[in-house]
Amino acid sequence: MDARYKSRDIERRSLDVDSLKRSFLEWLVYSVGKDARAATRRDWFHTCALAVRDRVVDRWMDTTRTYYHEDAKRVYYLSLEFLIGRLLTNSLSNLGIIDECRQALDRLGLSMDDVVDSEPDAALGNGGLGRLAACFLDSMASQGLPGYGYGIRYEFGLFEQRFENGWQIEHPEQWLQFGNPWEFARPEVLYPVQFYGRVEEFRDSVGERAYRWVDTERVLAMAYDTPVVGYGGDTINTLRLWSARATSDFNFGHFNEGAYMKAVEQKILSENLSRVLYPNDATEIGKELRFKQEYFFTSASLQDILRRYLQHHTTFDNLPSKAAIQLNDTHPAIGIAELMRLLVDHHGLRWDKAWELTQATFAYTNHTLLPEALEAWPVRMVERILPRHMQIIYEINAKFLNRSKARAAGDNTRLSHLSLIDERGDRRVRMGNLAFLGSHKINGVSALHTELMKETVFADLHAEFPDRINNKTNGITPRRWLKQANPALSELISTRIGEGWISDLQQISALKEKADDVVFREEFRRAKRKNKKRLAAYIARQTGEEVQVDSLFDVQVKRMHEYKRQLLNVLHTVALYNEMRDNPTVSWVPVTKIFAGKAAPSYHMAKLIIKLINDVAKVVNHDPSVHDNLKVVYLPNYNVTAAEIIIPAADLSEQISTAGMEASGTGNMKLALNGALTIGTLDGANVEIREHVGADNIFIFGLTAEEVNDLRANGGFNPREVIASNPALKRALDMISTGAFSPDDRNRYHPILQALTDGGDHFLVTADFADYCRAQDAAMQLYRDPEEWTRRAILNTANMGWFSSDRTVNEYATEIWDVHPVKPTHDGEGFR
Ligand code: GPQ
Repeated sequence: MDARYKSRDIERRSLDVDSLKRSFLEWLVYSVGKDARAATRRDWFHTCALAVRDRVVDRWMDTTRTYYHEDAKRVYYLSLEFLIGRLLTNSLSNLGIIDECRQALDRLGLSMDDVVDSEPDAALGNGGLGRLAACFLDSMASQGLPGYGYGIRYEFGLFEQRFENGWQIEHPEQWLQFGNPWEFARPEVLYPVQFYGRVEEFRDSVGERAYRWVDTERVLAMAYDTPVVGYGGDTINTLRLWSARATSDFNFGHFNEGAYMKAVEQKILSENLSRVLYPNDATEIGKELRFKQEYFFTSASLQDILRRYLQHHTTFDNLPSKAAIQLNDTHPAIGIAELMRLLVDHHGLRWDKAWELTQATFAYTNHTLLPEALEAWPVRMVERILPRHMQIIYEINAKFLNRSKARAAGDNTRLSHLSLIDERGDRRVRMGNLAFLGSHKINGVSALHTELMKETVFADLHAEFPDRINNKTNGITPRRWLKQANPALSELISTRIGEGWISDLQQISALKEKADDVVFREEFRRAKRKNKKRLAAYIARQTGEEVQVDSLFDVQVKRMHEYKRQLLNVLHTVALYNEMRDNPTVSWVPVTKIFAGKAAPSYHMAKLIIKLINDVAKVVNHDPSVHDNLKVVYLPNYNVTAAEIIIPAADLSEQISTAGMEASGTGNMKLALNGALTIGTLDGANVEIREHVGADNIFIFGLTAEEVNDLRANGGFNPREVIASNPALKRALDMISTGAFSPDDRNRYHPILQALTDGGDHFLVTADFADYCRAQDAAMQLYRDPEEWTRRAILNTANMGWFSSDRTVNEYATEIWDVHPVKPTHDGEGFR
């Protein structure tokens, strides 16, 4: 088709209230197909989203066209997870038309809050890793960086969590049930992805040995694009998610009945690739389908990246100066072998040249040191599913080990650590080593984590390549996590220091001097109180529990994991409960313990701890002897939307992981930015948060990573002795183990007691208990002094500017990707 038109021939949508209102009515009638009398809230959400999307599309095309015309270097963020959440407020806010939209809806007699609440929460991720990817998309677009996200369009996102009798029950989350107004299906952007088959060797035209992957099963990857609106609406980037489609072989052909049914079955099976997100967070389950998902989206993304590159280039020499590919953990690490295959087998490059280009293009981010989370796929499985890739991996390994042999000088232990193949037991491919070897930069996500990477998992590779490992401390986007989630505080901030902080969070440091201003403190408290009221209403709706708005809101929200030590928090809760009952005449600081977070469906210990918290809540919340001074709530179905309500209302932020185990944490940053004081260990980014907010404005407790390491190296410690010597701890554990909170099943919590005693207390809950209680007491005492508490809360907000994901992304852009901002031209030039 040779359509001749200029983009200025199209009337661009205006951003004023009248135009929005007109669009709403048009979309409702002509697209949703309803009149205003019949329209449901959901219809109005779709109407509103489609009208907002109209205001994004032309700028989106301008952005894409500018990148194309300038042949700009792009960065491709490959991630198995994007934890986006809702997009309506985000798009409106970044376009700067929230008020206009509210008024337009108002004129139609509609409440914006109701419309916003009708949007499903897009949960294509588990936790921190997926949310970080979403924050990075916002930061790249907001700074005009040519950044693309590539991932999977899961039909089912992270499960919905409900409680039955206090137990977690998983339900399917059907975010696409009523359609997704933000995405554009691209049925013509379709790539074949192959599996199984075998490898044939042959001689190429110049007589060199070459390989062909044949007799494969094919699945098609179809693109769905979602515009990513940058702050100010100037740059609109693209998130491209792949959906699996059966090849047409399944749809046509002449079948007898049996073959026909089988063909349809096959179609369903191949489309299972993009059916569901694996609900494991920082633990590997080693399922074949998971490995196929990883290859599926990585292969499609690389094919798309090379196609885009080849629009402007005839050789691959400039690939690294036009494309940077960031691997979000090892999930897309098979991409190293895939790019080699595409370059060598499809495009006829020599091995050494292809390897040089691959290394220069890829970079890899590591997000955990937990051994159970380091991906290692059985060689036999890789061989069967991706036989050509297995050959390539062997080849990479052989060349590398050969090179290292000279240096290792017969040190076979060292060589076995460097190898891509773990030879212990069934042979496995170490995906971390593959990602390391195939990348020019490898980064950790906090200063401590990066140092530990060098000392532990990657010690030997680091010695070989001392310049490769670098640190990029995580960050969070201030647009979603302060401006949108906390309008009360952000309006207060903007009236005092202007709006510059929204795109340059360092400017928030101007609030420091306001910490001593009694009027500002009063206003800061008022904003916090408003958020606490909002949360109290949410708690009442979700759990039926009434909580005191003026109590200390002590918040631990994150995935359920033993290393994150929700158990330590419950034990303190029980100890506090006992103290309150023992001393009824003391005037206690009222405390509301707020928990939220999902457990992986197969993680029994984590699910048992959820049940324990719910059991403790049932007893404590109904015991008149504590006079409502203590409440415990577990909010169901924690997700981005819930986080946006909970985080702005927190007084105290629980970041209490066993030191050395939390790579960074990002919830810690969101809470501190919203004026919560942190109680935490010196783990992950807590270390840097302390440096920024000041040691006086944070409650640090517990063993350091080094002390944890020493303790474990010296044969551990004796938890029974620790328990015996701490009466409060002993009493709490005795109550739990004798059924004080589970009269219906007195043995219910034996596995927990077991883990803390005979099990050796791997996460050092008992070891850190006493110091944790000391820090908790300090927090409660401080809370009695609202002026001093508020002063420190303000200093937290004011000192968190460095933790903007804009800063993080800028560091990646300059130190790893070498990409630069590109200003889109909105001049209405012709486009085709
Ligand atoms: N993280 Cl490996 C996840 O959320 N999922 C994962 O599979 C892995 C790591 C987290 C990590 O636990 C946090 O400490 C980080 O802050 C976060 O990634 C982002 O880097």
